[in-house]
Amino acid sequence: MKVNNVELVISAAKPHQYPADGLPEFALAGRSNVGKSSFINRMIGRKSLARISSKPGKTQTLNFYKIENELFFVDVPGYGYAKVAKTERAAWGQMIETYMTDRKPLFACVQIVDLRHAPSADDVAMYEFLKHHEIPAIVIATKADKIPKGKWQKHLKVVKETLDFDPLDDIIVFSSETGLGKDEVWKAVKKRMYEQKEYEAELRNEQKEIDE
Ligand SMILES: Nc1nc2c(ncn2[C@@H]2O[C@H](COP(=O)(O)OP(=O)(O)OP(=O)(O)O)[C@@H](O)[C@H]2O)c(=O)[nH]1
Ligand SMILES: [Mg+2]
Repeated sequence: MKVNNVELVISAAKPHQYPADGLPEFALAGRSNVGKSSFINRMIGRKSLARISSKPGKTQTLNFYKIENELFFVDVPGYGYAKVAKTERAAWGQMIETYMTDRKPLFACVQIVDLRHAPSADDVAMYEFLKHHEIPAIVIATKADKIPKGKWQKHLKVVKETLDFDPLDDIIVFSSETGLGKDEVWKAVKKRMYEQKEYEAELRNEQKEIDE
């Protein structure tokens, strides 16, 4: 998908600031510095709309990027950055947890991991959290440009095994540097939107049958 129209609608620090238009939201999750903002920039074809950290742990708000009036990518603060004060870390954790579990328009969580390394304990906990709350997950194994192509499959296997990956989820080898995997991610996003529409139509039909 070629994105022509994208805007940062809000950098929200509080839930009441989240957009109210109900468009599908795809939230990024991943370790600080793993490449969440770079992922968004590559997906929308902008070099630097989403801020790339000069310092890890810098994204501290939920940043809602509206794309073609169709959906949002939500850039979320990264986890696992040790230098952030404990109290501050707890507050972010709370904000993210509430957002991920209570947010109606959240269609999926895009979890970013580093293809080069086995997922960290935090990565595993994040994925478990998604599975536990039945939040649809799309896993992105990024920075593929940093290892030779011949090793991608071997690394992907380690990522899957460490996460105890659910084969029903999508997992995509990606590079923000080269654009590898971009079309596949758009496909997964569109598929998820289609599934949700089908599901909602089904619910409406069931309700109609009850009403009649
Ligand atoms: N080679 C390579 N570098 C990448 C890739 N993705 C991100 N980077 C680099 O990794 C660093 C961190 O990227 P960000 O996109 O800022 O990471 P983030 O996850 O948004 O970080 P926080 O906002 O701090 O949580 C930057 O120096 C990026 O240029 C990639 O696919 N390949
Ligand atoms: Mg970022």
